[in-house]
Amino acid sequence: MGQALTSVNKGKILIVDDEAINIHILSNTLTEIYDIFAVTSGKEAIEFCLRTPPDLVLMDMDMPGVDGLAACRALKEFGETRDIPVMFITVHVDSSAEDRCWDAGGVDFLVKPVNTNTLKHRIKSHLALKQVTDELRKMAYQDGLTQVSNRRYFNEYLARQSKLKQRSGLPLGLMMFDIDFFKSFNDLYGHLAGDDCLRLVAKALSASVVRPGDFVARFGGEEFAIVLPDTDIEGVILVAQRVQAQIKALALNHEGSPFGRISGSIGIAVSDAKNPEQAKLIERADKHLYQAKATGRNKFVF
Ligand code: GH3
Ligand code: MG
Ligand code: MG
Ligand code: MG
Repeated sequence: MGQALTSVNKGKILIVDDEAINIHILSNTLTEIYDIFAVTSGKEAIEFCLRTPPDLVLMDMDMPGVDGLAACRALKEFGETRDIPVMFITVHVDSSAEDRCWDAGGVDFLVKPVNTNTLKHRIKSHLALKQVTDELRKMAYQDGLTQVSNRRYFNEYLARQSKLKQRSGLPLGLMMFDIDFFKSFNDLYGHLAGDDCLRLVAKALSASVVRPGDFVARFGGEEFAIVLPDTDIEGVILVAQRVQAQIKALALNHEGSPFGRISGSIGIAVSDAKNPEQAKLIERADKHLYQAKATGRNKFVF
């Protein structure tokens, strides 16, 4: 398991090595500058990174069980860990070993015993690069107004989840949420108030989902999407009820609405063994959203 060796809060570095002496040497060198954690196997490294992603991994190559190359390849497979830079530190000096490290997705390769000055400079440079990458990724995937994910990320997330669920046969829930009479809200209270409303609605939606894989995105305009992995129709309905309660609790006046306050309509679709057509998921949720609108709004249809 990960073990904090110090708590200086700069970058967070995970050392992966099966030999205690190597961990000791590296952590002694870096402990003044960084938050150092250490594990002794590839398997633990993957678990650690999925749970609490570090900013950089210093990876040994040879370890019993899941070795450094396999661990690195696994990290590059998961969206959550893909961007963590992996620097290999190994006793292998031959170029075929080096090739395999780069091919596995490593960003750097150092031979033991490492020159600690070189190590420090390379780490600094990788961490700076990582920071820029993180900021760019955030900009590329986040909606600037509401801070929830944007449509681009929604598309990627849904595609990834669809593939996983098709393999596992577990259900995948999708909810489309659209604010009722939002055009008249803007007309009555102004676009800035409209923007504030969108931010509050996004927050209310985020507060309605609780599981780690649950996911809220702004689909466009005043429409949001919620993806609920491993959730059957009963579960999605429960979340829809929670969404309605959260939106109601906002208690935002809307004189232009027959409900007197901001409300939303919801279309629900679930893909499961009975209804496996993943491609139609958005289409079906959209159709149900349309039905919710057409039959009075402020309700959900599934
Ligand atoms: P319905 O109940 O049928 O959903 O009606 P509606 O008025 O909500 O739907 P409509 O599609 O006619 O209008 C959507 C409005 O959302 C129009 C647009 O001005 C507003 N809108 C979209 N994006 C933004 C935004 O970023 N900020 C603000 N303030 N308004 C936005
Ligand atoms: Mg080793
Ligand atoms: Mg609307
Ligand atoms: Mg709309």
